[in-house]
Amino acid sequence: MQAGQIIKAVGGFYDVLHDGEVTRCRARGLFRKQKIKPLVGDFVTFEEEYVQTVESRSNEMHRPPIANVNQALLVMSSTKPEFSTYLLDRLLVHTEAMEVESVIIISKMDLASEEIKREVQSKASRYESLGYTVVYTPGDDDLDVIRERLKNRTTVVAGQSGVGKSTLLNRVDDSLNLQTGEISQQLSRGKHTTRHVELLQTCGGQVADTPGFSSLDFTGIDLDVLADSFLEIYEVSKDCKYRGCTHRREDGCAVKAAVETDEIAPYRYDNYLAFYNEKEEEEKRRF
Ligand SMILES: Nc1nc2c(ncn2[C@@H]2O[C@H](COP(=O)(O)OP(=O)(O)O)[C@@H](O)[C@H]2O)c(=O)[nH]1
Ligand SMILES: [Mg+2]
Ligand SMILES: [Zn+2]
Repeated sequence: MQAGQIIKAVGGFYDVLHDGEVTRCRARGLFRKQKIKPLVGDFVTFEEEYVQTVESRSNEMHRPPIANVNQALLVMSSTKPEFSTYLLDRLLVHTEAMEVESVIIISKMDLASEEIKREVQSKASRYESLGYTVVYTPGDDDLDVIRERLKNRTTVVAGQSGVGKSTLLNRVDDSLNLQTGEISQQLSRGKHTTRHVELLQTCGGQVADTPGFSSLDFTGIDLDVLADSFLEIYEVSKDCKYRGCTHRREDGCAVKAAVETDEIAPYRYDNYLAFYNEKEEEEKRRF
């Protein structure tokens, strides 16, 4: 029996990385009966090209399907498409809920006007004060910072299609040779609806590029977890009058007060409310 990690899953085959080499395996028949589906990122044992056991996961993502991730690079463009705290917060809810450390990458700084740069930097600085690392790219030491962050971690790269995820990874390590550009992506979207995920070995760690996301809902994220994943709302909510305050209409809500004084950025609060309503609607439809 040998041990390794699944780095790629295609058509019922699993590529298991072990001792610096890759063995292509199948899953044993028993898994289907037990409803175990091995995922990219899984630590497994295998024998005679069959995966035998899957170790329990520290976390598990569905889009993309990947396990045991401990970092996310959230790529947002400053322009083309326009910088959106709504999309950024949506991603952060998911990474916080999964306890995955996030780095915010703001791309296409070379295309941004001075005015857009100022606006984006002023928003980004508020995320920095929440403890997130923000990297502007292209920038002076952007690649060094990212290379350092990739070391010893399993990282997923997320963000809208076309923001420059693959371009950035190619700049970090040109041997990755990832496909970039809108046209090729549109073609591949037409051909395959399944996304195949792969953990690429680079900079002393591993990274999964993703094709972007068309939608990301809050299934599996409870309403109270939603509030807690806004780090400053979580902190301030300790002073709300009522335990279980949802920070919408309650009296003595410390969160609403902090929005009034701009201690909490109004757009963060608005995004929280929007996600709360969305989640509530989703639950109503379900029951
Ligand atoms: N000017 C500029 N163009 C970029 C930057 N990053 C990506 N692009 C371009 O944006 C397009 C989409 O990039 P790609 O990496 O495929 O985006 P992905 O869908 O997020 O992987 C390509 O044509 C890139 O050349 C950037 O920082 N500056
Ligand atoms: Mg790409
Ligand atoms: Zn409150």
